[in-house]
Order: sequence, then structure tokens, then C-alpha cells
Amino acid sequence: MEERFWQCGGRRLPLTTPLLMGILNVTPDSFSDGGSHANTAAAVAHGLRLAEEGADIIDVGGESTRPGARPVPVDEECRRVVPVIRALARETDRPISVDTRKAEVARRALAAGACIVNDVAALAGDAAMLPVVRDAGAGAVLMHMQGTPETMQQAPRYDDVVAEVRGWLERRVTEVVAAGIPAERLAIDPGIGFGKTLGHNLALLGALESLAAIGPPLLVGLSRKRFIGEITGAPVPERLAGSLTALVWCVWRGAGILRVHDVRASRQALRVAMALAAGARPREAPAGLPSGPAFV
Ligand code: HH2
Repeated sequence: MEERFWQCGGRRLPLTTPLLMGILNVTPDSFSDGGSHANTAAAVAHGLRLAEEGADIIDVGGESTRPGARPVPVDEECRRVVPVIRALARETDRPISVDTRKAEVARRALAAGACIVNDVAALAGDAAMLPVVRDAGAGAVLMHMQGTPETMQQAPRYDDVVAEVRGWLERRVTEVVAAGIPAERLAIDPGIGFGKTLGHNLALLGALESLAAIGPPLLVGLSRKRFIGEITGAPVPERLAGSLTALVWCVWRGAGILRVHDVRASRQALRVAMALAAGARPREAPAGLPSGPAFV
């Protein structure tokens, strides 16, 4: 099988096995780890821990996008993330992404050593974002969201959530490529929980192969999210088992990048999932993982 890469700045991230993107929220109010790494030293220490536990990418965010979250001013978001990115870029070789919707935050984060912009607004929320990413040669995550974090969970509506999200991601990739960012720099993401009910999330997770078939690596972020609580009744700190179960499902269905809080446990789940896939392949799975069709 031909080896695939995600091109991010000067780095080529191999997509031979799924990548783990470790979450580092430098915020007081993120839904699961808000306040835990709110100062620079604590955040850097946690980022280094994520690297040591096996994160392939460290995703640094300074603004919560949980439902109902209030926007954070540019300077405050930069104050949170830029020193952390600068220190991590010095102290680890792991690629760093910045989770932001703001061009100025992205620009300063890329200058500080990030090589990926993870934008829940798919480079469309801020008119200056696309040129910043293009001119830096950075990688980018294009995520689907219905509405904005302030309002998205009030009444999400779709006629056919899978067809609409798939069509939207396809169009967005085409637009971004036409605007000068090569496809090999892009990853796509259905945006689990971003303007979606439990039913919408489950329909999208059930149709990951059709999203993976769009082309760019498919990123899924579901770690500790509300839909796991809706299924199980578990509060946020007790959603690890549900998160790992869903992670295994996603890698078997073609996800190439998993955004997770619990890196050590996710690494173990991923190793076992891949070993099981390799064992089953001769009998049941003619296609390769992670980009091929599913076998479960
Ligand atoms: N989810 C969150 C934030 N950023 N980025 C991508 N690409 N995909 C996601 O699913 C995604 C994301 C929300 O999770 P978290 O960062 O843990 O919480 P908060 O937004 O409250 O900081």
C-alpha cells in the first residue's frame, strides 16, 4: 500500500497507523479539563506528559468551544497559548497544533512553533485565517459545525445529517484547495457535538467510511463528550471506557487522527485495535487500515 502523509509546515506526518492528537486546553472553562492547566508552567508540564504518553500531535487551545461558551479576546487567547507552544516546541519534537478560530492567534501560534491550525470554523470564521494558514504552509483541520458554539446545541436540524455533513466537507475541501492550500495539508472532521444531537452524532459515527472516502485524513474528536454521557449516564470524569470504545470503532471505520484527552489509555486501545485488525484481515478485511473500508 502506498504510504500517505499529512503535510504540516516542514513536517510530513505518516498516516500508516492512526495518529493520536493529545488535547491541551489552557482555559479556565473547557468542558472536561477546564482550569487544570490554566497557567503556562502547568500547561507545559501536561503537554510534555502527553508527548511522553504517546501523543503524535499536541493540540493547544485557549478558548473553550463547549456549547454556550463565551468568546475570548485575541490578546487573552494569545496570552494563554503562545508561551505554551513556544516552550513545547523547544522541549519536544512532537508537532503542535493550535485549536483556534482566530487568524491573529493562529499567526502568532505558528510563529511560536505550531505547524497545524485546528479550526472548528474550518478557516471560514475569520476572513484572514485562510491566508495565514496558506502563507505559513501549515496543516489545517476543517471541521463541520452547524451554528456557533454559543448557539449550536439549541436546535440542531438536518434532513439527512450524513449527506449534509459529507457534502459540506467536500465543498469546503474544494474551496480551500482552490484558495491555495494543497489537499495534502488538510484533514477533515465531522465535528462530533458541534450542532448535533445524539442521533446526529451516532449517524455520523456510523457513516465514517463515507467521510473517510472524501480523501483527506479523517479526524474524529469524541473524547469524554456529551453523547457518551447521554448513552451511559456517566459524568465527564467517568467517560474513559466509553471514549475508548468509540475510539476503536472510529479506527476500524477509517479515522486517521483521534483527538483525545487520555493519551496513555488511548494508545493502548489503539495498539490492540490495530493488532485485532491485522489478525482479522486475511479472512475478513481485504482492505488496509486506516484508510480502507471497514471490516467490522
Ligand atoms: N472538539 C473540541 C475542541 N476542538 N477540534 C476538532 N478538530 N474536533 C473536535 O471534535 C473538537 C475540537 C471540544 O473538546 P475540548 O477541547 O475538550 O473542550 P472545550 O472546547 O470545552 O475546550
